[in-house]
Amino acid sequence: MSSAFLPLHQRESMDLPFFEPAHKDYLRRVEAFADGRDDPPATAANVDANCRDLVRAMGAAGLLRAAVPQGYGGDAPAIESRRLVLAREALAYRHGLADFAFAMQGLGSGAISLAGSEALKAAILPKVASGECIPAFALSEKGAGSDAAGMACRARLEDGHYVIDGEKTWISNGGIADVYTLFARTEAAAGTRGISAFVVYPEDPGFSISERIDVMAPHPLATLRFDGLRIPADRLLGAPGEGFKLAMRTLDIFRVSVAGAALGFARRAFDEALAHARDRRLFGGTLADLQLTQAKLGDMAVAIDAAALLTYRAAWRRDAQGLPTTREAAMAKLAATENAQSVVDMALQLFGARGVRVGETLESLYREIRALRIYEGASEVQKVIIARDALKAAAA
Ligand code: COS
Repeated sequence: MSSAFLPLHQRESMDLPFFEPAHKDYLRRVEAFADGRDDPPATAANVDANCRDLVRAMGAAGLLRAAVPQGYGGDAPAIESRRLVLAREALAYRHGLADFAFAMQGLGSGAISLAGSEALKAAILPKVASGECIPAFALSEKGAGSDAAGMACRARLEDGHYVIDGEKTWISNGGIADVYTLFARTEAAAGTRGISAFVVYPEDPGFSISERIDVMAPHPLATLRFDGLRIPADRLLGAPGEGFKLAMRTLDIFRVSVAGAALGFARRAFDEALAHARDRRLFGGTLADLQLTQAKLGDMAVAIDAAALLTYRAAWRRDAQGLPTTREAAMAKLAATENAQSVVDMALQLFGARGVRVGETLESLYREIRALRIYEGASEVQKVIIARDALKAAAA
């Protein structure tokens, strides 16, 4: 889906010191890809096929190399946060489902990049980069969302195999994924230290999809069931008991890209609102002549720039300084998703009734943005992470 607005790679935000020339070039390629797509609006009926098609096409265009490290199909020594942020910003601006499909290639395989054996990395990651393999991240359960360590899904070691029983839900790419990174409890009483991570394939005996879940902005989502699912012990990721930390480290990398997506949705809403305010005539002038409109536009511009600076800062700190970014990523995700929700809402209000009409860009942005304040750690979880970090620093 193309856009009539100034491409993001030509905007002054790309001149900020957070970016290098290669980032602008990557962003330009992502925008060219999205402009060349003419996909129908996502529906529950077409979303699986559309997603597979988007992943194959993004892989063929080389865009998914940003989702894995060098040596395994990637184009940078480690996964670069700035590429993830910029890709998601550009894709969300034009194509919500493409943003989702891109994001999942990284999140779904992130734990394998971080802690997989050479054999697992070599078998899976190059295919993730080429778009031949769709991965998924299976952490949440009905009783363990924000409290990720409250999981009940269990894995027990038996004759050189792990035997897994339980359920995972809200799993993006559930049903279309070729590989799942699965987190399960290996020690009942050990809290966060009793969780381990595994690679699971849908062909593994005992794996099933027990429910498909439809959501307001359609994308592949499902509940997974494991009934005595038996996998070789070498499908373990990292050491036994390190799964919770691995999940948190994975989320640290990808949460900042959620902020990038929120920024893309917000920028699109703002551009649509500006164009509409200049065109729409009322009370003998334009909507833009009204100071009430100008107040909204001012609020939107500040909300977007504040989110952008927090997002780019978190990405740059991890890439260029090699520093931990748990707090910065949480701040970026919190601010960018909350700000984007209010920017999209303000833009929709400026459109009036047209804003809620099915098929309008604002109507779609309104549906797309909502889940970002929930997934990969709800806003409330981000606040807890930020506060704990500040308290820890104060105590030291
Ligand atoms: N990187 C590395 N290690 C981390 C970490 C991080 N970002 N965050 C926590 N840890 C470590 C801690 O240092 C602690 O280690 P020790 O056992 O050695 O002390 C351990 O993990 C447990 O951490 P903590 O006590 O903070 O765990 P909690 O159970 O209190 O959980 C929250 C903390 C709420 C932050 C966590 O459960 C969370 O992020 N929940 C949201 C999950 C989520 O995003 N779900 C969406 C799934 S994807 S759609």
